[in-house]
Amino acid sequence: MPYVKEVFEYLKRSSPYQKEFYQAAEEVVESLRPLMIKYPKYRKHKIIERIVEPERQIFFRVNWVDDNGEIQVNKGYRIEFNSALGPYKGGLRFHPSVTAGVIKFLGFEQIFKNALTGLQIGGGKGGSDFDPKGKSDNEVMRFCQAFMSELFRHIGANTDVPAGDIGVGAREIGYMFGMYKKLANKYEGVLTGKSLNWGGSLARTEATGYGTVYFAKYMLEDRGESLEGKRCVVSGSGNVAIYTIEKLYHLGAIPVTCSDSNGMIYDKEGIDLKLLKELKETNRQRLTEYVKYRPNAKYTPSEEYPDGCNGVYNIECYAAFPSATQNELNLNDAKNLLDNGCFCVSEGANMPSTTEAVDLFVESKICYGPGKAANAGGVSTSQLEMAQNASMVNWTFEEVDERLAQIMKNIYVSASQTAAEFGEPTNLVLGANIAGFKKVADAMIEQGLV
Ligand code: NDP
Ligand code: 2IT
Repeated sequence: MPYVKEVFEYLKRSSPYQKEFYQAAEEVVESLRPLMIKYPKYRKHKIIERIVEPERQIFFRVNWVDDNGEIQVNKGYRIEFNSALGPYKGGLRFHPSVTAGVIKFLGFEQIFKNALTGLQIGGGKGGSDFDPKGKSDNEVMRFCQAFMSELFRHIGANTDVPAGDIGVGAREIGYMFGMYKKLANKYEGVLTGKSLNWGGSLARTEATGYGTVYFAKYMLEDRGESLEGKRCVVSGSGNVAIYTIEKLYHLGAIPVTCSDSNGMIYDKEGIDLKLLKELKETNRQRLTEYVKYRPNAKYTPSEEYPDGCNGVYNIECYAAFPSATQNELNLNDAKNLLDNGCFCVSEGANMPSTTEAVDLFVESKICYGPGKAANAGGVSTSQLEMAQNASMVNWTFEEVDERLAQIMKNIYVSASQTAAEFGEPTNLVLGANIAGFKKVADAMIEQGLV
């Protein structure tokens, strides 16, 4: 497909310095080769050229005043990537590493992830280079209000529905919702991940982590395997990591690690979940605190990780759940995992594995669940929150959790059947990319050139 090369050359020229976006886009487009050969209509309708270009990108300035009375300026982004299947849907990330390229890769992944869920949601993503770490509640509130004072005019319950991601949890969603309500003069389901008292859905907090473990369970069941009694490694210690650990315990597995950007915990007997929640969710503390309460656990600062490796993936395990950030797992880490007998990788984070690591996982034919399939439980449950908001009905935890498990099963079946149809039954990268793309592409063709 030499024309794909041309599309990429154009993309790199017209959108320079967006390496994460090229990485995500190249993976998807590479997977599409057999599909493009089988169905020439996608080329005729220039779907690849159209799908890599966001429908709309909103870049804005966010001014706010810190606790010392000093003016601070941050960048704000919302990329409304594709609305073929429904209103733009996807999280907001507040982290100093956020750039246009990072938001664009996340928005691009979101298109296919959302398509795979089978729900009526398009793809979008946003965020800011604002760092909530170390800020007071008042500073976070002022920032969120300033951020929403521009964003509110671009979003709406049937237009674009943001949610959380790194650095954006229930606190930030609350402050942003309050400001949206005031400016738009509308009480509507414009954000998901809301607090349970005023429009949130039960099980949304748990959904991404739980979903990633359900996905691993379904991959393993298909091979006659299970997580019961198995040692697992988890990276990160935020929302996704915590509820991955919780669901692993429900299924009788033993999660032995977690991490943050400064270091990792290895707790041989299993991570103390209650302690982790208290440190992270309640007190917003660092992981260095963990070993004060669990003297048998080991804390390793990231400077002491073996050369070129992430310490988490050096620990012997049966299954790995990368749940921190993009490109946290490189080729060395993938080799370490496989050498140590790891048989399952289910990605809670978005694009946590580098291209080389993904290739090795696929080649080795282990159970490998790429992020856009394995972590789709979060956005799926966000859509369940939207459905509850629209119908003014609240479902029980069990009802939402059952739907979540069923959606994860459907995603697994869709990705694995598509992979089999194209002759590579264990290649869920191929299966997820083709299945997601086909849904969006067909809708784009049917809706005409808009
Ligand atoms: P949180 O902010 O709750 O937690 C993020 C965790 O990852 C923290 O432990 C953080 O450590 C760590 N982390 C972040 N950046 C880095 C970095 N550069 N290097 C090392 N560690 C880092 O975010 P979430 O748990 O919500 O998100 C985690 C991942 O899951 C992200 O990739 C996100 O896109 C993805 N995801 C989230 C969904 C959701 O519903 N929340 C849905 C689907 C995917 P520290 O405290 O030191 O920053
Ligand atoms: O990456 C993701 O899917 C999310 N951060 C969740 C998006 C959402 O709309 O719930």
